[in-house]
Amino acid sequence: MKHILITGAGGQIGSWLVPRLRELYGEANVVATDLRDLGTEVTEAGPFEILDATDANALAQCVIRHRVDTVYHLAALLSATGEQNPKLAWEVNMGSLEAVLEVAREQRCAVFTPSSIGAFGPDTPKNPTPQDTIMRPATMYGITKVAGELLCDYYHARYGVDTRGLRFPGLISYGAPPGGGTTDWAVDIFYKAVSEGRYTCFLRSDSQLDMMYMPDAIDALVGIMEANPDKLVHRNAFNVTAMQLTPEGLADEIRKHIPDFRIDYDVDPVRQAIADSWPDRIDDSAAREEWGWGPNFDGATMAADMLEHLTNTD
Ligand code: VAH
Repeated sequence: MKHILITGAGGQIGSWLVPRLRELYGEANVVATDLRDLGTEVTEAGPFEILDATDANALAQCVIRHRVDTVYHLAALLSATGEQNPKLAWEVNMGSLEAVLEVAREQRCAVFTPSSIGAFGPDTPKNPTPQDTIMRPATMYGITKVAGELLCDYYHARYGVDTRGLRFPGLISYGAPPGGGTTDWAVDIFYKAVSEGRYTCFLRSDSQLDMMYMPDAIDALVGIMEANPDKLVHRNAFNVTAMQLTPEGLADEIRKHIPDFRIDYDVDPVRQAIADSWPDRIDDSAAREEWGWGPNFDGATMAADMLEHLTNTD
């Protein structure tokens, strides 16, 4: 049975991934870690430790103590936050990944590291964006994602560390909110539609980006780490997507459930420039062919499920 450690367990992905992995592999076999205490729901449901993922010694002790053989490394600063403090973004994103890979090399752990469509830049073909293509991102976040992909592939080729990754699109979920991303509008719009019936979007109405509903992202996170390594031509990292959304298009979808919902726009030039440098639609055929990736939710079913959960909170 796997023994798993998750860094950044309190984030948007981690808050979904911890309970799913505990269901799959046993609560005692999944150690949730984060810089801050996550409260009883996580800490009482299984092992939890306060951990700075850039501290290789503390990470190594945690891995040894819990006999960890697989690390899901989620701790990172996202794109918009990264542009506010590029130096910190580099230090956190690369410092933590370096620590995780060195501990994984010494302790023989497999490692999952998320990449992103943010790893692509303005010179990358936008529609479709191939699996293997130009990657010259215009953000520090994107630079850490490309450098991270290269470092993960290096640790696999040089030291045999089982490293795997996914280039996630914008992720949409309820529960723990996203923190400082350019795609956060696709989550915020649902909360504001339910609470206020209207939303002011920080991107232009026609800004198309790849998106995915969190249940599909969690399936992908489990699927890639369960995949037969002999079938993997790529490792770090696979393009994966589920839908392409624009703010106006998602507003139309929400109006099917909340007819009076209104959207208006107050464009943030920083996040608009980031979004404009990213793909319109990525090609995820390599993930589909090499390990059977495929989403279950599209824009319509995702919107219906999000609104059902946000309006049925007791
Ligand atoms: C961000 N949510 O906006 C992240 C993600 C594709 C976007 O990488 O930075």
